[in-house]
Amino acid sequence: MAARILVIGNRNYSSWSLRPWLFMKQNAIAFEEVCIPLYQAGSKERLLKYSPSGKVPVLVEGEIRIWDSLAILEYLAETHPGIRGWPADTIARATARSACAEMHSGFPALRENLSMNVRKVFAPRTWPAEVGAGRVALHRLLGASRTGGARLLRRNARLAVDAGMARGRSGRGRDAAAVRDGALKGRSR
Ligand SMILES: N[C@@H](CCC(=O)N[C@@H](CS)C(=O)NCC(=O)O)C(=O)O
Repeated sequence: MAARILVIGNRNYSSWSLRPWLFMKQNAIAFEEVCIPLYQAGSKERLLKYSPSGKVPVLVEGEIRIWDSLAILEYLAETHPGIRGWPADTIARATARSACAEMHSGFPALRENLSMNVRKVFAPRTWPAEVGAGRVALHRLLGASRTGGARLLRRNARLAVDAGMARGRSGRGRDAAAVRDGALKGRSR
């Protein structure tokens, strides 16, 4: 079988990269990690050697290229029978897909103003109103995936949402600590 390579950006800053990275660690899927520092001279050229979109994460297995974080999670779940991906129940699956899709394409104000930095503990400050609205929406989403939805959403679906929201935690709290410990273990960059 071809080597499985996950190409990512910096784990401290690239929340999209962390999604499949956490999923694969959590599910003990072996992979080789290639880290490409982003937004530097030559970064794009290096990315394009692996990723048709020129973005990370991208999963490489021989000739296969999967260049979107959610597509990578689905591919891995489908190709590893022991791993639970989307919930089997139709309503639970629709709920999980809604949460992941919202995380995938939503929260523009949070992305703009609260880009991920797992290592940094931010001082309190006043944010633009749209950031507050984004945080409310994010808490609603997390509440749905953790409490009422906990019966519906399986652990991996929640993990995908959690990995996607690592940015929103401003380096505080139990989840942020777990992400920080997992993502930065043994790393200084
Ligand atoms: N929807 C994509 C988003 C990927 C993405 O935006 N990746 C950013 C890093 S977090 C990137 O590669 N940026 C580098 C660039 O645009 O040059 C996914 O989920 O994989």
